[in-house]
Amino acid sequence: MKILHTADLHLGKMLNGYSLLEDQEYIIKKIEDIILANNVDVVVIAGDIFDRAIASKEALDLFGDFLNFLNKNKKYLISILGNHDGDRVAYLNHILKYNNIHIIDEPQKVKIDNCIFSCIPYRNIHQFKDYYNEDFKTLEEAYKYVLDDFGYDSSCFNMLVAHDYFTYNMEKLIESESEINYNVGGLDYLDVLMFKDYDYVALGHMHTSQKVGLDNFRYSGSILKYSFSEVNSNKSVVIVDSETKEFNLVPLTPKRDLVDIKGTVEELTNEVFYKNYNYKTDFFRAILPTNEVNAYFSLKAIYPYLMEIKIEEAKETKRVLEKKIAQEKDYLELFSMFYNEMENKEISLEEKEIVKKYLIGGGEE
Ligand SMILES: [Mn+2]
Repeated sequence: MKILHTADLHLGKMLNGYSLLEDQEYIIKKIEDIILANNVDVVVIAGDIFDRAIASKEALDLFGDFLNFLNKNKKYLISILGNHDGDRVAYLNHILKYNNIHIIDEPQKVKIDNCIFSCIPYRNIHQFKDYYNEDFKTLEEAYKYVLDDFGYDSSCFNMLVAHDYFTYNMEKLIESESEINYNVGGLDYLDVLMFKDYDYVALGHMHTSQKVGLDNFRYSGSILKYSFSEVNSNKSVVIVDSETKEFNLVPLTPKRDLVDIKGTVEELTNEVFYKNYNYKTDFFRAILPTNEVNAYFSLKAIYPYLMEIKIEEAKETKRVLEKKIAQEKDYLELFSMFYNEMENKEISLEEKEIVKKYLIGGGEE
């Protein structure tokens, strides 16, 4: 069987106030072409179908059209929920699965012919604890429990599908601004080697296409560039052949690219410079050496989809400022700020005690 691995669709995503819906529609059509041209049997989406827990009508319609396409062409879908997907996305799963559409919100295996898809949708450690009623100490312990529970049939082609931050031997991954790395100080460190028995590991969450240690353990990457930290990361989907156990990357070319341009306003508004770009249609970030009066309006006149202006000197100032803040606050206070930013609420006293005990080691034992 031919299996297409993609992830991080983030349908409905806005970037700097611009809707990317038509770009997403365009790229989904490209993926449909790839599915047909390569005789793909199964599409795997390794989480983050939508950008928000409550997806917009337009985003839902776009996904609905894709499901119709798959159904019409008799393709299978194996899709797990990522950290961005609300659990209501799976609400029709019990009906859809009879049409070979699997939208998976709890750990489970799906067998299609000789292929077993072991799926672990995104969960934090508390959700794993509640679901299995087990007192897992680490996230890795929870994942290992699920793998044991799944078991393993070596007579089949085994694909593992998961959505989280996995590393190999503590090596750092290529990250981008649009992912949230909620692993603090290695607390929830997940090593892909726990999946070593699998023939292919289809991961989602990191937006840059990359292998994790082993060639067949991969993040497919997002379908579009979703932040300016991804300007140099070209997008693709992976096509895996379950017979030969080989795979290849098929590039995705966007309707409108995300591009960095660097120079003074005078340089960037010079025709000799901008005629080399799709300046009327692409999304741009202008990186200026210093702030200039009216930079926004001058640049916007040439580049209608200018999204951001970055001043190089400001970066340094921000770093110095952050360092100053860090020096003045203790770890607990810094963690509380981080928690507040991630969870959008104040840390409770009980949680503070836990942080003190495990992260800082300040507990009185
Ligand atoms: Mn994610």
